[in-house]
Amino acid sequence: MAQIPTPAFRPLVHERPSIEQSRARLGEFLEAMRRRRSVRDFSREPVPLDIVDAAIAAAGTAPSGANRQPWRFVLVRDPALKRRIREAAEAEEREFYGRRAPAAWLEALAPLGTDWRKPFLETAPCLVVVFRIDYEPALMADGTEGNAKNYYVQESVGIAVGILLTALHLAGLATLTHTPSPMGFLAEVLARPKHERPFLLIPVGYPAPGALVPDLTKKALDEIRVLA
Ligand code: IYR
Repeated sequence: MAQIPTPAFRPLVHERPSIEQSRARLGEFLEAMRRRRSVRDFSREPVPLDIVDAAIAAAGTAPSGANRQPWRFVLVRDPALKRRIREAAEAEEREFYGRRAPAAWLEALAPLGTDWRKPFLETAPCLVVVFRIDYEPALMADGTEGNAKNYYVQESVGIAVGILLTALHLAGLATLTHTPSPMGFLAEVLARPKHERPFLLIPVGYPAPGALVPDLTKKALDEIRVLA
């Protein structure tokens, strides 16, 4: 039987704001978050590495199943790598838009004005490729090599990405949650070990001057919140 470690606890560090402070902070935060948009038109201006690093570190504070932190954030800035990723993504997307996508899906996408072309994969100065880790090679209790399973990986990585997008937005950077499908080529191009599976491809950069975004609205609070 594996040895079960005893938990270690320490006092929670917590500062409680006044109700007025809570309202003021959240009001500001909500206003800022309302300005977050998925952007497809990026400036080529480089982004400071320390800013993206701080956003990734913030993502790494996310809660995760059994605290396994089942994520990897691969930062791509090399133009040759970005080009390979664009070419592979466009090959998949050509298939998607030209053949694979059912009519109803294409109809749902129409308001976004997207197509198979993904120039932002090269214009954005930085791509953050997020990988999910469903299991990790580990030394078993009996000394053999095996796999340690991670838990609630989709939920955990989804939460981490939410924090990443929020942090980058608060830093004045634009992002896109891009999902070329299938995404297997990302693991190959980036030479990731086989237990890391692509989860999302996130171009990061400053928006191009005059960038346009689709004229979309978000549901009102009373449409998404139910008082039970
Ligand atoms: N992956 C494709 C299609 C696409 C799908 C959804 I759902 C979107 O919200 C947007 C795009 C693409 O990236 O174009």
